[in-house]
Amino acid sequence: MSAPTAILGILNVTPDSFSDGGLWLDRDAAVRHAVEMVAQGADVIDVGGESTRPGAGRIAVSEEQRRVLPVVRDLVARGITVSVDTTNASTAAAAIEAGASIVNDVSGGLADPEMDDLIVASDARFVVMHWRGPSDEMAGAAHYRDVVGEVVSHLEFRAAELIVKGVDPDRLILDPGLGFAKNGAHNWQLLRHLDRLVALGPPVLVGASRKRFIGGLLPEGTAPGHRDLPSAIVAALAVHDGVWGVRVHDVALTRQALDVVAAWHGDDPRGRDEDEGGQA
Ligand code: PMM
Repeated sequence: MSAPTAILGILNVTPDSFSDGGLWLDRDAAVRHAVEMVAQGADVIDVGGESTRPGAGRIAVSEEQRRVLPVVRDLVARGITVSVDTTNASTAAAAIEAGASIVNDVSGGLADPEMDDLIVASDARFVVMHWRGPSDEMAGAAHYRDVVGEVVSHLEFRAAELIVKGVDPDRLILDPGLGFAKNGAHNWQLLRHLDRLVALGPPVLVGASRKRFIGGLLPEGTAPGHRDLPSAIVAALAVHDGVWGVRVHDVALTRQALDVVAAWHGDDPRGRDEDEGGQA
């Protein structure tokens, strides 16, 4: 048996996320979409209220919370495991209060000086993503001598810092931050060397879904919403290489791809070994 993996279904309650902006701004539509993703095999719903697409500006924290908190409450009431995608400690605190059990911070705690203390004081899990600055500045920060070494040592350092401050290591999840101050070549190098991140110990989360470097494999002009097949294949390869979780838009396709990986490793993903040896 290989270790269980997690699918985080993306729920962007934003008007401007790069592939699904505006689709789930309405609270009922957002909840319906989340329930559908859970039915398709999502283990966690990752709710975000602020777009992190390259170049995006910041929004008021009050607006972020207005978008996110009612949806978090509705999902928790339905028994769904919720992660909140935020760099603001006050939004994270309010989401935890509303029942979220994971804080997914694309800055890994660096954007808000209050975040580390909040995580120390809570019992939420914490996604520490590799980050080099806010979305409107990150394109200029995509310079590395050794992208894999620099990302791995950054995450190792941040994890150690959080553990020294009092965070139980079991609560940490590491994420290389694909597309955040990284160009296509950087992203593929990080994917090619996921084993180095996995070797650090904590579970690793990868978010490749629909990102621009995936689009680079497809005919020019293919819309982000049509990047789901290569995204699911990347998710499968990442899980094959030992990552714990993938953050995705198309849960159904990803579930199928991860079921192939489970079968490849000798697990029976659906608990039904019905194959009687035929071809049809
Ligand atoms: N990518 C986006 C947003 N949040 N969180 C984590 N942990 N990892 C990611 O790679 C990540 C993230 C941007 O993508 P989106 O606009 O499709 O949500």
